[in-house]
Amino acid sequence: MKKMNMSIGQTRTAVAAGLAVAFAGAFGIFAYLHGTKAPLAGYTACAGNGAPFYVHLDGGDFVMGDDGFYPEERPVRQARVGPFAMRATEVTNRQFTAFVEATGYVTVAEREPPQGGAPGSAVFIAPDPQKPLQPLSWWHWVEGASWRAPEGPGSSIDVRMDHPVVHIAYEDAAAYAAWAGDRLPTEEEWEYAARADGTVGNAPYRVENGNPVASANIWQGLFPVLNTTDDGHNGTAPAGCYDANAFGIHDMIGNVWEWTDTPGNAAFGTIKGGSFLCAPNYCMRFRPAARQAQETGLGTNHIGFRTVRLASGSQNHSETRSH
Ligand SMILES: [Ca+2]
Ligand SMILES: [Ca+2]
Repeated sequence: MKKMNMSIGQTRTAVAAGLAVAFAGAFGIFAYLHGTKAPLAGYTACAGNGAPFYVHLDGGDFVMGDDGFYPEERPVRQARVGPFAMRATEVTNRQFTAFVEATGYVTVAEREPPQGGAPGSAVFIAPDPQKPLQPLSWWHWVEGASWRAPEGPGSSIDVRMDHPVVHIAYEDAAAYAAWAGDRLPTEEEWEYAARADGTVGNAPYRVENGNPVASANIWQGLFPVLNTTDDGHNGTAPAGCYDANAFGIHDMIGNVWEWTDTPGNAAFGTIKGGSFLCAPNYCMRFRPAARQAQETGLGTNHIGFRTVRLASGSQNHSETRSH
């Protein structure tokens, strides 16, 4: 294991991360801290342990963006999407295994990097709280880390087959989507689905009888050194364990970041939804409007995806519900 060399893109990310800290400080820990002294009620039955399941969405006009958080989310604007069907859960290790077994596909993290050397990917490792904290020092380049071994050699997905697949680069997600007869969502489609007719707010929990109930897998406590795991999961959770939103879709917020088909600048794409590493004190991106630029060739152990298809498309390995 060695510390990841920072590319220009990663340097940009570091700057963005610094801004995130500044903004988090500016806005405080906001209403999220309400009720966190008591454990959040946990997840229940998981919906991601079967065949891909699609939810039909009518589309239409909606309000996109947010003026109250990070600059890249601005401005608030009107947007419109047509009808489409979206997977109710993130793509799981079991589903991605079927794709690899059928095609022999090799992910970007399993190939020799462009700069040479052994294949690998970036893995989050909590830093030593006794040492001074350097920005992004919690990301490490781990040789051998890939979707098959999310934490590197010695780790495996054997007991995580229903968790979302991770270490997915953009082209990996696009290749799976094409194989499945699907495509990746545009950022507009993704945000439309995440907002669910405005029923999803900016907090990763809902309040029930005065008590918070976790509606997403994020980080509770002080990132990056203390995760109290009040929502039931320290890392990824099995797909579909938290309540679906009003459209019947799970984990749009949290668990793993999800690729969209919307390009960013240069070699960057756009990911949405935040992950199990997003905390109120850092990266408050567990919100529908939040977005992050991501190097298309770098997965990391908190980036996955889900797919969409035409609303009238093939039903060959799915069933759909209509919303
Ligand atoms: Ca969690
Ligand atoms: Ca997600």
